[in-house]
Amino acid sequence: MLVDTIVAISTPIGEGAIGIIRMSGPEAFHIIDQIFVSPTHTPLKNRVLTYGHIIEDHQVIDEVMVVKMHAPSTYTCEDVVEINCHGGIIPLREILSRIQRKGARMAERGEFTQRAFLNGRIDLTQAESVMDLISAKTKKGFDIALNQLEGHLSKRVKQARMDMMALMAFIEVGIDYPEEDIEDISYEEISDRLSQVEVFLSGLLENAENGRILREGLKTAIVGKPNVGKSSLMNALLKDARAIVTEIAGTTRDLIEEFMNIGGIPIKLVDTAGIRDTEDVVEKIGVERSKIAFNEADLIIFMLNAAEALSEEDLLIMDLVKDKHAIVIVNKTDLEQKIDYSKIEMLLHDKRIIRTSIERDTGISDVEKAISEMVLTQQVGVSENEIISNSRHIHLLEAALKNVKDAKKATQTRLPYDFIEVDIKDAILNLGKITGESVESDLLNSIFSNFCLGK
Ligand SMILES: Nc1nc2c(ncn2[C@@H]2O[C@H](COP(=O)(O)OP(=O)(O)OP(=O)(O)O)[C@@H](O)[C@H]2O)c(=O)[nH]1
Ligand SMILES: [Mg+2]
Repeated sequence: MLVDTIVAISTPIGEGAIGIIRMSGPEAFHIIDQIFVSPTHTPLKNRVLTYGHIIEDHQVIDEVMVVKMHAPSTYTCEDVVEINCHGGIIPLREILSRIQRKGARMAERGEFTQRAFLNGRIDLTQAESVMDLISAKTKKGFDIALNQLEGHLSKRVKQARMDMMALMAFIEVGIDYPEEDIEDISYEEISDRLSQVEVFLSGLLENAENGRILREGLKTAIVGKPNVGKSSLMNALLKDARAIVTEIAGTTRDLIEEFMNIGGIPIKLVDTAGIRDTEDVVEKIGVERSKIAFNEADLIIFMLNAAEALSEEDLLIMDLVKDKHAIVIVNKTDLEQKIDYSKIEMLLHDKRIIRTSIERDTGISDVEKAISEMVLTQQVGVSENEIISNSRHIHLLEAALKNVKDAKKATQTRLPYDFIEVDIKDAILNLGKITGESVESDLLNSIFSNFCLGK
């Protein structure tokens, strides 16, 4: 395959002290030699940063530091050149177009990482973790991505795949040489081996939900009837007057979403319109959206007003909250108390109840603590290097697990070996898709197109 030379600006666009242009491919060294001159005319050495100028028609375009790195010990496994120039958009564009005129092509999104994958330096889970590292929202999410970049997940998935391949080989012997005197693998033995893989895969998946939360944020919806102080809580948690607060019931009409970080856990906080029966067209749509947010949330913060007796509306929402992960907040404790606490405790007996006065700034830190505890207590015994956060991986692991279960079912009903083999083959295929050992080029393109330019 003929490989071309690609180039891109690898630093974010904007004004910075330096900007970096990266070039990779067989022509990279040839191109830089044509456009770069050091004052002492020393040639570029492998992995040595060299000062000089990018020139065109004997004119200096920019003052730069250049490094060249010989294949294969580079990010892409190809010859790579990096140019550190001034950070403004003008020098970067000028140098970029100069390089393009010398024959390099603009890189596609993620193409440097794609080459690292195609050249066998990293597998697919590692390539994907590069993107996760760049976009990690918290330290924990970053740690998981880093772990994945080091290949921990791949190792485990590869192990499961090898086990399945070994099993397949055993079964094939039985199918291909039935007359030979090789001892057949028994249904029991097949079933045993499948069980081992089943346990292994379920174990990996068990932590997947935590991984998703650490990566995408715990979806937390603040719900309650109008005017209890939902938007006030949103603002207090964000420490910012993000949502409009008024004494008029029905102030919030649309969902308001913001990211925040509580104890290293990314939280996607959603303020909703107060849930009630209403004739107002706009508010009605808002209430519908609140219900959708309610259903999609990982965690519900259910708010009540301490200064009012429990109403029909409160009881209706309470009924929905019962079966969800939820924290109950009784707000406005600074006012005269009319709410019946024992009734709340009875109806929501397994829920944490926190009393707050957002007006007086009391109880807010208890809310934060309760949120992080909800996440962390679900994580007991989870070792972080096994957390799977990528939804593509989760999906494929689930598919492989189903294949293994189907194969097991087939052994239990004593179906012919061919039938069992079909499921095992599918499991091998699905596991291979995680690491990129069996993968279609469409999928590759779609994965790498999510990258930023220059990576
Ligand atoms: N006394 C007292 N008033 C509060 C407290 N928290 C909020 N309020 C007031 O209650 C009113 C309603 O607050 P919001 O935060 O807009 O209530 P909401 O639940 O978002 O209301 P909707 O958006 O209409 O559903 C405002 O006037 C707030 O200032 C509190 O702890 N004590
Ligand atoms: Mg509101």
